[in-house]
Amino acid sequence: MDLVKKIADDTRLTKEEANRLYDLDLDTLGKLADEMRKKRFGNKSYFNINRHINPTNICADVCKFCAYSASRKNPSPYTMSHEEILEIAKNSYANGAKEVHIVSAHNPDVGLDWYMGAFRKVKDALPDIHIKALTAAEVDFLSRQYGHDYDTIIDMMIANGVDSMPGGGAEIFDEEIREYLCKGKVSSTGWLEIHRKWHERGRQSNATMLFGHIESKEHRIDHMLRLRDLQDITGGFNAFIPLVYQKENNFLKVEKFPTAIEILKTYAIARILLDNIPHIKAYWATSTIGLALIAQEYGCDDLDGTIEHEAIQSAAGAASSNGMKLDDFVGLIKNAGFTPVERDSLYNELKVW
Ligand code: V47
Repeated sequence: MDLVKKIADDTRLTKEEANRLYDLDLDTLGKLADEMRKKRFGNKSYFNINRHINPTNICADVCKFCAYSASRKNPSPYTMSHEEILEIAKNSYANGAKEVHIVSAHNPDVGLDWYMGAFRKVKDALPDIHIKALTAAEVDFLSRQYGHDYDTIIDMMIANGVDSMPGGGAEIFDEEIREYLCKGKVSSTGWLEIHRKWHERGRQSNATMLFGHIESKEHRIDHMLRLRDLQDITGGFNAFIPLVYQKENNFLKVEKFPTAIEILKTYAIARILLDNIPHIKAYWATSTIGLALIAQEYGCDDLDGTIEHEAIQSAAGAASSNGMKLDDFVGLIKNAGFTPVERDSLYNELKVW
């Protein structure tokens, strides 16, 4: 059957068909993805009022794309105390944040209790705030560093108040590219296994893909299909987030960056291919807010949130270090012709703005 007709008929694509998607022009992909998005969400565009907290940048691993971890390129190591983390969470909560998104580097010096204790401290003081914390890469690091299996670390997360897992650390699943990008970090099968175990406990999570560096289009398709396969089994992924690679202050040499057309095509392909993951997020910190707004017409139904402060992508050049003012954010979504819907971390609708 013709590829376009098959997509329009909501028929699942095979790997071979998926590998032909980038050959379609942007207009065709955009119309197909927009139709799918509209069928599920109409004119709604989701966001949340959230705060990113990155409590330490001291890292045992060396990912070539990372500008955040303390290294030769970023010689300013820091580690927050639990009191500092709580203070940030309290301020954000007072300003309307419903979620703290807590992601750190892999700090070998602070101990497992520092990681888990931070969640407990926030949860005890602010039981209503949703804690989205620990990427699968951090879970794997803690497991290896402290000699516990994944199940034990995951059960500790739950016992200490973590509500959902963010999608970080997925990068690109292809083993050869991964070995070059971030040797020593969680393997692709490890990343998928951790999310599977998390989902098996009735919990939800997100999935990312870091693209626009040395990977090929086939690697992106392979990445999305591995997620689609796991989602068929667990159903636990809420959102897929293609992260556009930021190039400053790191050790990765990249010759050719994706154009806006290719970024939009990637969002549209994600919507088309991931028929079982409800939300496709244009994370404005890496796409720029301008492109994220346009991405709403190319399959994306979620723009993440106000962020308030962000250290990982901004270290590599993104304009996200101070987040976005709520009024500006909502105004931009409205001006683009969409209905801003504030959601909680699990996509329950809280308020139509
Ligand atoms: O895994 C690191 C990425 C991720 C760079 O789950 C970079 O809702 C671009 O996962 N250029 C962490 N990206 C952030 C993350 C995330 C963000 C927003 C929402 C959610 C969610 C998750 O940041 C890492 C890595 O892939 N990253 N360096 C860089 N130079």
